[in-house]
Formats: sequence, C-alpha cells, structure tokens
Amino acid sequence: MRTQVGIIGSGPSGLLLARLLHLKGIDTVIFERKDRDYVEARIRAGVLENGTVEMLRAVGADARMNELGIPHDGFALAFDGRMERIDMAKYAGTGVMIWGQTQVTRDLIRLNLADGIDIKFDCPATAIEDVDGSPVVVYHEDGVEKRCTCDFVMGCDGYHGVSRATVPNNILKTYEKIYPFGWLGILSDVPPVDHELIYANHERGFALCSMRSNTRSRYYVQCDKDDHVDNWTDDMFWDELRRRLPAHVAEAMVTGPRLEMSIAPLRSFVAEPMRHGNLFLAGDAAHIVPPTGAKGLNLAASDIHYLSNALIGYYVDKRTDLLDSYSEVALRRVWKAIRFSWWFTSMMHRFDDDPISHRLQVAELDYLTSSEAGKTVIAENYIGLPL
Ligand code: RFL
Ligand code: PHB
Repeated sequence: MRTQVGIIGSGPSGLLLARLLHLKGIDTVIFERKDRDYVEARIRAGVLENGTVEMLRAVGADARMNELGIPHDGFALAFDGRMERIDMAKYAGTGVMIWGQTQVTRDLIRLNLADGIDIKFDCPATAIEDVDGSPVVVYHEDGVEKRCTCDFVMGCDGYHGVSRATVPNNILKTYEKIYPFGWLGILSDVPPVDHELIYANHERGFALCSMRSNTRSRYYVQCDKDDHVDNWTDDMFWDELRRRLPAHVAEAMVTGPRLEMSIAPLRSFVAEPMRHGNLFLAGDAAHIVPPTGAKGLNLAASDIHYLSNALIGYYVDKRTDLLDSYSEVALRRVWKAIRFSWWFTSMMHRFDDDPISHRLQVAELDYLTSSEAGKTVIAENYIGLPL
C-alpha cells in the first residue's frame, strides 16, 4: 500500500490534519489502534480557543458546533470565599467556545469517512521504518502485519503512541514535570451551577465547574495522584466539590448520578524536535499540558495549523521551507502554553501542608484580579496566543 501522507492516530490532530490535506487534494491514510466506538466515546476536553473554532469552520466541521456550542466571554476565579470574573472579551478581545472534544471527534470522523478518507480503525501501528527516505508505517490489521509506504508520516498518536518512541534517544530531548496530584472528574446530566466556568482554589485542593451543554455538567476535584475512582461514591464527589466552592455556589449546585467518572494524571511534557527525517510529531505525541489552562486540544490544533500549511506548501507550491521550520515554529507556541498551564496549575492547586503556600496563592489571586494588567495576562493566555 502507498499514500502521500500516513497519519498515525485518529484523535483531533490526526482527523483535522487529514481533513485539511484532503481539501487540497492530498492523499492520506489514518491508522488508529482503537475501534470507532471507543474513539468516539472518549471524554476529554471541553474548551475551544477561537483559533481552533476557526479551523473547524474552515473544514466544514462547524454545523453542530454553531447550533449547540456555547460561546463564553468570561470565567470566574474563586478563592478565599470570593469569586472574581475574568472578562475575556474585555481584556483579550474575544472569548472561547464550550464544545466537547467528543463532539469534535465525531464530526470529523463522519465528514472524513463521507469524503472517502481511509481511516483504518482497529489497526495499531507498530513501527515506522526508513524515516530518512520514504517512510513505511508497519501496522496490524485483523492480526496480519501490513505495510504502507508514504512520502511523510505524521505522528498524531498521543502520549502513548509509537511515533515519538521511533525517534532515537540521542536526538530527542524531553522535558517532564509530573504533578503530585490528579483530577477526579464527573460527567452528569444536571444543569451547570453557573453559566460560565469556575476555577476554584481552596485549602482542600482545586475544583473546577465546567459543562458540556445547558443540561450536562463536567466537574473536577483535585485528588491524590494514586487515588482510584472506586474510592469515590457520587455523594462523596458532590460533597467534596461543594466544600471547595464559595457558599453561594455550593448552595446552588444540582447533583445527580454520574454518566462517567475518571481520574486524569497531571503532567507537563515536551519532546523536541518535533521532526525526525520525514516523521513529524503533533499534538499529545509531542507535548502534554496539565488541563488547568484548557490548552491540550488547542495546542494540537495549532500544531496542525502549522503542519498542514507546511505540507500544502510542499505538495501545492513545491516548497520545503515550511516543513523545515515546522518544529521550531510550533515549539515556540508550545512552550508558551506549557508555561501558562504550569503557572495556572501552580497558582490553583494544593501542593503541600504548609499554610504559607495557600496564603501566597490567595495573595497572588487577589493581586491579579485587582489589576487590569493581571486580568489581561490571564485573559490573553486563556483565549490562546496568536498563531
Ligand atoms: P489523542 O486525542 O490522544 O489521539 C491520539 C490517537 O492515537 C491513537 N494511537 C494509535 N493509533 C495507531 N497506532 C498506535 N500505535 C497508536 N497509539 C495511539 C489513540 O488511540 C488516539 O486515538 O491525541 P491528539 O489528537 O494529539 O489530541 C490531544 C487531545 O486529545 C488532548 O490534548 C486533550 O484532550 C487534552 N485536554 C484538554 N485540552 C483542551 O484543549 N481543553 C480542555 O478543556 C482539555 N481538557 C484534556 C482535558 C485531557 C484530559 N485527559 C483525560 C487527558 C481534560 C482531561 C480530563
Ligand atoms: C472540561 O470541561 O473538561 C475542562 C474545562 C476547562 C479546563 C479543563 C477541562 O481547564
């Protein structure tokens, strides 16, 4: 088998890249190790930056988002019993869109398949050979090993994929910080407690009130990194969440049974460079952020913005400079998002038992939310730095 661009992974980065290339007549095959139902059911991000929204519009994956997505112009920071609103529209000129990654993935899969893009579900890639020449994706289909020769291979296969592992250790430099806590999340068909998101700093730990729609809420509480969902009943979750929120928010909370409950570990991770020969890395395959800044999916989309331009430049205009600069250009934006997510995480979570840590966080939140400059810093990072 042969294709122009082999894409490993049908998460948002792989699906979006395939779609952008297809619209320019460039041939792709996507290799995905899980089945379609699994990929479409995975519950993850919920906040889209404007740049991500615009990319979905550009590829025609916006019909349901326009109807059902919820534009947000602000969010709240809760601390010390108070709640302060960050007016994103006022301080950064735009807001964000609440539209679940689950929905983004579903729309992109449906559109891609309808256009005849070959998505090979249940086909794990096991190796990438000849990355310096015409790279070959080695994959398994129905238990049989098969091979696909490509001009380029795109590693869009997430943190645990095969692509990054293909780059030799003496070439790849990695940076990693593992946080000593995770996020316990619940999804429930109850109306959101507020019309905007609430990020809460509390002595007992961080909490986040988010949503998927006007009838479906997504809430998180900071938990121990070794904790397990089996340790949590629904009631325990709701009690802990309410304890960490200002009284008037806790009182307004509507609770209900879980549709899903899971724990996400928190880490900051960057692998560079994001290119090795004709293998390119994008999205979670190259970098991970803690979810506090809502940047993971959006960073995947901005990588794809640069990468699709570079590949279109190659196939349509016969230029290679954009492929050559991809890693450097993408990493500049990646590092700024890594920094913001680390900083926001550091300010909002409980790290140790020393009471001064919490007082310092409250002082920083108090300062930032009473300063026009402070609110601007938070808002312009949250809505997404320019491409
Ligand atoms: P993905 O989504 O992990 O997709 C990778 C795909 O590759 C497949 N794969 C393979 N396929 C073939 N062969 C192999 N050997 C393979 N190995 C892996 C996998 O099955 C999968 O389908 O990576 P991608 O496309 O780069 O997208 C990244 C985003 O999914 C991720 O950054 C976000 O979900 C992070 N994230 C958030 N990002 C935001 O922008 N805003 C948010 O509000 C937000 N909230 C979150 C999040 C992530 C979370 N978790 C669980 C990690 C909240 C949570 C709780
Ligand atoms: C979510 O709705 O899942 C969500 C929202 C904001 C974040 C992280 C996750 O910062």
